[in-house]
Amino acid sequence: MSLDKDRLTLDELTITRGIVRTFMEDFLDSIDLDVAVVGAGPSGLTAARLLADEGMTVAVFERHLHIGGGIWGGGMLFPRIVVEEEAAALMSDVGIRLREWEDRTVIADAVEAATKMTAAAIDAGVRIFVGIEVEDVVVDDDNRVCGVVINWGAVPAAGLHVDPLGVRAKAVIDGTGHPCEIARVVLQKVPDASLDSDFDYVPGEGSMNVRAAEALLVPNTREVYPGLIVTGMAASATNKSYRMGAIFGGMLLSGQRAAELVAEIVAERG
Ligand code: 48F
Repeated sequence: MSLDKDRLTLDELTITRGIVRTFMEDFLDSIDLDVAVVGAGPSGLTAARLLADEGMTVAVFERHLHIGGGIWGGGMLFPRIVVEEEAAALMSDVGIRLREWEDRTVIADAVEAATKMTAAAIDAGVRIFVGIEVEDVVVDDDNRVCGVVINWGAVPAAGLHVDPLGVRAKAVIDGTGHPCEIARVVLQKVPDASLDSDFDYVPGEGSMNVRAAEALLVPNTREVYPGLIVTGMAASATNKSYRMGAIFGGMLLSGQRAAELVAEIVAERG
């Protein structure tokens, strides 16, 4: 079969213009946000979706080309995740099918969980930017966090020296997982940052204790510095809590708590 060349008006510039122009339009619509979420793991995606549901402008910046963070690998590459019943609605709400399991838990397929959480966030209006990493925060004259500093994820990977760009946001969510990268930056760079009282050590979570780690996740989800909220493993790490492995209920409930806190902050600070 050959293509009908007379009907084919497509040329290379159609593709180039289409990609560059539509990306730039969406990008320019996302430089002055209500909320910037760093990291597209389960906690960040949940927080982003719930905030977009409230009508806020939300963008997620994810360093990698894939979204879902640690969901994909399940436990030791077995692609299943375990979720406590209390958090099951946050999955079934986005169409993830759940199997009942022991000790008031349910099991989900990791691929289904990652894709449906992502799709639901997009459907709620969240803009997800992949291949973009957050390397710093923007601060106002009172040193409150009021945005993020972004660059292509490929830039540091290639060892290039390229200046970043700044994005404004009324609140920033650190959903970067175990390394709690944004909280670390603030601790290291922002004058007088102690990240809310007792936080003067190098962050990083302790060894595994599933029950304690899960129980502490929601209380550890908090505004650690004005304008900066930690969620998921970043909340665990900044509070030097425990690791928990492939159980995800706490991640989802932490994302929900982060969304509640951010909604209060945005309402209060306008
Ligand atoms: O690690 P991750 O899935 O974070 P989470 O939401 O969930 C943790 C669980 O997946 C799992 C667990 C369950 O019990 O322990 O680990 O806390 O996702 C974090 C995402 O953030 C991206 C990273 O690539 C990953 O997709 N990320 C990390 N640092 C940056 C970043 C950064 N500086 N800029 C952009 N993205």
